[in-house]
Amino acid sequence: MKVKTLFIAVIIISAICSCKKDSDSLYTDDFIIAGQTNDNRTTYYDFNPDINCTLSDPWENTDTVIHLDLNFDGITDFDINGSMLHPSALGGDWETVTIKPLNDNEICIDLNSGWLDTIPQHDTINQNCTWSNSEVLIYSYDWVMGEPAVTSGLWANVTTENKYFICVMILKNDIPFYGWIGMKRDVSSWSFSFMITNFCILKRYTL
Ligand SMILES: [Ca+2]
Ligand SMILES: [Ca+2]
Repeated sequence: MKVKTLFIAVIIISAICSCKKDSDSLYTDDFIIAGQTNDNRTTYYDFNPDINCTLSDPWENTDTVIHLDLNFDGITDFDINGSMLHPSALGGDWETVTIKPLNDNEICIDLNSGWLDTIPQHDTINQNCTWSNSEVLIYSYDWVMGEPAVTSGLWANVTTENKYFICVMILKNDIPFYGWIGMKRDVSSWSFSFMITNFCILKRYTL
C-alpha cells in the first residue's frame, strides 16, 4: 500500500513539474529549427503532391497566386504570386515569382539583396532573423533580344528538397508563431517551376 501511495505521489509531482516546464517555456523556447518535422510544439505538413507556384499553361493564364494558410485558421497568411509574359510575345521574355506576407505576418529576407532568404537546414528561426512584412522576390528572369538574360533571386539554384527553407512568422493576437516552408526549383521542365514541398509551424500558441 505504501509503495502504491508513493508511486501515485511520484506521478503527481511529475505532472506538476511538467506543467511548470510548459508555462516556463512559453516565451523562452520561442523558436523553431529549419527543417525539423517531429516536435510536440509544432505541426508538420507534407504536401503530396507538391504545390506548383508557377504556371501550368501560360497560353491560358499568365498570372497565378497560391494562398497559404499555415495555421489552419481559415485566414490566408502568405500569397505566392507568379506572372510571366505571354508565350506569344516576340523579342523578349520575363517571368517572376514573389511572396507576400499578409496582415502582420513576416518573412525572412537577405539584408544585402532584399530578396527572400534561403535558410539552411538546422538553422534556428527566432526573433533574431531579418524579418520583413513586404512582398519580396523569389525569382525573376528577364531577357530582351540582343541582350544577355538576367536572373535574380536566391532560390534559382535550390533544386534539392529539405536543404533550404523559407522562414515565416505569423503574428496572431500579438504572439509570434515561427515556422518554415520547404521549396525547391524543378528544373526538369522547359520553364522555371517552383514547388512548395512541406511546412512546419509552432502550434503551442494556437487558440
Ligand atoms: Ca492562417
Ligand atoms: Ca511534399
